Amino acid sequence: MRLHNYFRSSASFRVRIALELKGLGYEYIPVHIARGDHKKEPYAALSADTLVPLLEVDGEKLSQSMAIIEYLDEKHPEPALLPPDAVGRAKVRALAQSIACEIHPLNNLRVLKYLVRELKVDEEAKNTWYRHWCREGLEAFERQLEQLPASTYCYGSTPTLADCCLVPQIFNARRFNVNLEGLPRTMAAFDACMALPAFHKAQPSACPDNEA
Ligand SMILES: N[C@@H](CCC(=O)N[C@@H](CS)C(=O)NCC(=O)O)C(=O)O
Repeated sequence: MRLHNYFRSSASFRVRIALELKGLGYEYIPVHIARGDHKKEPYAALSADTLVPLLEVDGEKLSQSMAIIEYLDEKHPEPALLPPDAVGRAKVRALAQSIACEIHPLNNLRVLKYLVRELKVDEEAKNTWYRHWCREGLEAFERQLEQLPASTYCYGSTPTLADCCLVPQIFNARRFNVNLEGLPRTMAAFDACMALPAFHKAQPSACPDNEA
């Protein structure tokens, strides 16, 4: 398996966590998205949406982190990243999508670049935008967790797809100085994840292309 990704990309980080949790080896192919390498050859010829991550596996090219993680979970069921019951799976997917579909699209690189380059927003306003959507999204995430039974991770006693999404979002939130106070269930799940080696091995500072 070859994972085209970038150390700081949270969508890439999600997939790295899933690979580590499942103990699957992979070739790390860096794509420097901050420099725009995802828009140029050779990556642009490989990736239809010119986004990272992209997983090459069994002659296929898989895009979209959530689709990749669900593929890995189906092909390598242990340890499971989705609960065995339909309601549980719906709840975990809802948590994961709260981050991947509600927070992340408003705050990813191309949106922030558009704010600055096309709309002429200054650095401080860009950061205010980031912090606003991230905080609002994490508060909604916390309210979802509050409706669930007490648990070590986002859902239950083992990490799931929801944790694969949460941890990279918290890393990014910290990079942009988002206020993370008053999110007890969210931050407890984050801390529980970060006590596991798989999350450590997947984190940006452990990546070969890390720039510190
Ligand atoms: N929904 C996609 C998001 C992919 C995405 O936006 N990736 C970012 C990095 S986290 C990217 O490639 N950004 C390049 C850009 O915005 O130009 C997924 O989950 O894989």
